[in-house]
Amino acid sequence: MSDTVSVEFLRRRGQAALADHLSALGSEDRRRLEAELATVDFDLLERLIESTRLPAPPAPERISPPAVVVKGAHPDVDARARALGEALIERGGVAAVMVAGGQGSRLGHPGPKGTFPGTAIRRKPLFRVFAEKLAVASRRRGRPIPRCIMTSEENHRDTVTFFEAHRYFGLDPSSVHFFTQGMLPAVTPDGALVLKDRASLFRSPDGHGGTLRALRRSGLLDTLASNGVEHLSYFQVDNPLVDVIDPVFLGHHLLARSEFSSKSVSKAGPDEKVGVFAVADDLLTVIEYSDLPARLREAVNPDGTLVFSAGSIAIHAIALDFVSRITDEGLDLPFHLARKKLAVTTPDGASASVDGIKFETFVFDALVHAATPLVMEVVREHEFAPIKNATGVDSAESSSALQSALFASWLDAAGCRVPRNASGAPLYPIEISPLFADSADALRRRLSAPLRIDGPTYLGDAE
Ligand code: UD2
Repeated sequence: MSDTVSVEFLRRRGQAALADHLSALGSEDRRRLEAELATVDFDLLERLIESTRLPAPPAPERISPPAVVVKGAHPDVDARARALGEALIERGGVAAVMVAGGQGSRLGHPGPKGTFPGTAIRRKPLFRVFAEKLAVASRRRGRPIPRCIMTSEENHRDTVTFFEAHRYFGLDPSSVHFFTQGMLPAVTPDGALVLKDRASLFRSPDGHGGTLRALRRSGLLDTLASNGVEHLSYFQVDNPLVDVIDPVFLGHHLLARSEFSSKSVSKAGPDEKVGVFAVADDLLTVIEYSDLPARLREAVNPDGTLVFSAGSIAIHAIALDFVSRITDEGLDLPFHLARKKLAVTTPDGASASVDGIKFETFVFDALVHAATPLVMEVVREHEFAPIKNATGVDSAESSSALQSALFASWLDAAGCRVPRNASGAPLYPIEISPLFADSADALRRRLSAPLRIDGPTYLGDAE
């Protein structure tokens, strides 16, 4: 951070065009831009610019698929894990952390992604889905489970307003904590800062890797620790099937004494857009799909299965002590670069589209710093139905179909006959509110007699 960002200072830092612009601004605009520039960490900016000029990091010398614990493979171990996880949750040792600071531009939805209608029938906003799940988890343990929601400068106000307008979806407001991630300036390929408007810089959220630093900076880390929280249950805003507080996963995380554990699913195919877990030069890591060379992406075992098949679904259990430790140590996550067209304002006030570079950090890059990290494979159909795109793969439509299919399987298990088409998909959309039942077992207990399913079916508490 710098408190004197003068025209001279900008010139010295290689930002001559911005210096000229600043000196030509009227006093009000100049004050605004100077105030923003004073919040920019110019040493960090230099490192960002430097990172755009570095060659790609060398490929690891040794890379192999990781060992994976498979949920359900050993019921006795799962039962021990569940007991440990339950005890942790019951003593107030877990907080849910949802990352919702992204821009959701692929979805084309105006407003925070969590306000997107994500369920098959009632079209409940995603924020509500997670709130209902957490309300049930809290009710079951007789105590509110703290809920932390990471926003960005771009959507913080709208997110909080949405929660207020919906009375926190029934959650105890004192258990809901919003915290805001950092922003990083974008640059041109020459390393010049760019403008969003005449008097402000073009900046974008610093990626979900910003979660760790933002937890620390906001003071939330200390608040959670002083309230007895020991571990975070981390998930993304885009997956309505996420189990927000999974005692079995948390228990395996404890059994392994892991500081950072992650869920995986078996990749649907080589081109599925999920990062993969790998052990690279002896360290467990996630290689993002866009960084995975085709030779590794497509490598197959003798039986035809993918070698790197453990896909990340971005659900993690993270020890609070770990977050404290690595943020104390200065936390140096690598920058990932997104080269794209940026809608900027030129110094003379015109709108323009220019080649630019945005920077992000990824939370899973912290894995390499964690002691005894763990990967647990789960059943994709039970826990993963992301909404990322407006149409096609990972859209609201595909997610609704996956949600209906899961709820249909719960109805089957409860003895109901669910009509299906030739490919086995339920004929009608089905939605079960977590408040009604949040598992196949809960549904079986809830239904006194099999239901007749002859049209779109919603099961929920009176609303
Ligand atoms: C992410 C993972 C991918 C896979 C997939 C599973 C990355 C880079 N890739 O892909 O490997 O696990 O999810 O669904 O994570 N977010 C913030 N602040 C930011 C940027 C993102 O809060 O600055 C949140 C965003 O709101 C969303 C989540 O992080 O909840 C995912 O971000 P994304 O859409 O950039 O990642 P995606 O879907 O390409």
